[in-house]
Amino acid sequence: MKPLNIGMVGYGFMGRTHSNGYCQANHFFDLEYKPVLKAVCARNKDKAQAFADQWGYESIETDWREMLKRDDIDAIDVCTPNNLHKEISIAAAEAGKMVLCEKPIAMDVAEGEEMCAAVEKAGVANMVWYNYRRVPAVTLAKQLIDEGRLGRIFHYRANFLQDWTINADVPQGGAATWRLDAEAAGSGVTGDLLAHCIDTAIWLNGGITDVSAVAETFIKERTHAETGAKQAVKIDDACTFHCHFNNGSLGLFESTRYARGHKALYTLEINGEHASIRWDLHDLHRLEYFDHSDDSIVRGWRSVHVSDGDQPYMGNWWVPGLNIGYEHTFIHQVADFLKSLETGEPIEPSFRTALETQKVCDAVLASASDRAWKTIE
Ligand code: SOE
Repeated sequence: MKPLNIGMVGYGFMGRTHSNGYCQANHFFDLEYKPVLKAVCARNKDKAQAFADQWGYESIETDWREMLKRDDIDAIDVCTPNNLHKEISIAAAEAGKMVLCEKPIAMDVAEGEEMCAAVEKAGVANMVWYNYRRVPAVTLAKQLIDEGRLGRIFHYRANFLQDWTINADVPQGGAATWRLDAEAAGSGVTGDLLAHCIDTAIWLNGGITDVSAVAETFIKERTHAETGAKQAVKIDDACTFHCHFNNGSLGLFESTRYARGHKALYTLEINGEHASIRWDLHDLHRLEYFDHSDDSIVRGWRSVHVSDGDQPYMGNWWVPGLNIGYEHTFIHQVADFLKSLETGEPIEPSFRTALETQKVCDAVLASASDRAWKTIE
């Protein structure tokens, strides 16, 4: 087996999901390459060491620039807050490293363009961690659409609902709550949650041409987690938009962190001429499918439990009927990345593909702020 030496920058929630992916992929997929957890980098030495010990990283760094100088590292995994994606990814590409970057690709399109240029100039493998594409039921949806089973698509609807920021005492900034700090995150739910919905939508239904959005910041002031200072909240707490797709269908998207009772409810529904599809992250193994060509006396919504060996990814797991979960989406993404190194077939979503999602995010935020339709270039 060929080693793929990983250097990870950042060690939060995403650091854990990715590390688990690296540890598990070769247990379940036949692959030529095998990730080796060479180094994890974080500013706090003790925390970096604790993370390294827990996950089996061989060494730690406290300055990511030092990690880029190391010859024993092939790929840099960027798991930092969004405001560091650009600098680290570009420097990594210039150092000849492969780059795997958390979503959204960047703070905005301008940064994303620079990142694409850097990885393309260096000719290094690159991808962005839009993991929900690799939920087997979502991959099956893609297969059904590509087979033409839905026919012409009329509607695409998606929601991503959470409730963890309703309390005004939740701080912003710092390691745990940087997602609420515009300086670190760039935007609120648009970059964090809608970006997932947009990535999946573009993958399943093609490009988005124009958007009209509304956004709201419900809590206007929060305390900074590290300095204790009161600060204005500059992120979007909730954002809703509608849009046109290139294929003529209409899209409707909503995301919020103020939907009491919803923790991470990502749902999507697609209505076509012949069939419809519905999926819900809280029941991620099921693909709801309605096929109008079914015999009318038994026609209705089928609830397909995606666990059969013939269905996407499932042949690599247990036996039909047994579930897998959220963490497996990252294992699948690692496995697909390793496979792409073997075959030479580029991994998706690449930086360039993720830039399309960033364009929609930027247009959504601009539309909400100007109260006007925005066209995506
Ligand atoms: C935010 O709570 C978050 O963790 C996102 O940052 C992830 O991308 C999403 O998958 C789940 O929710």
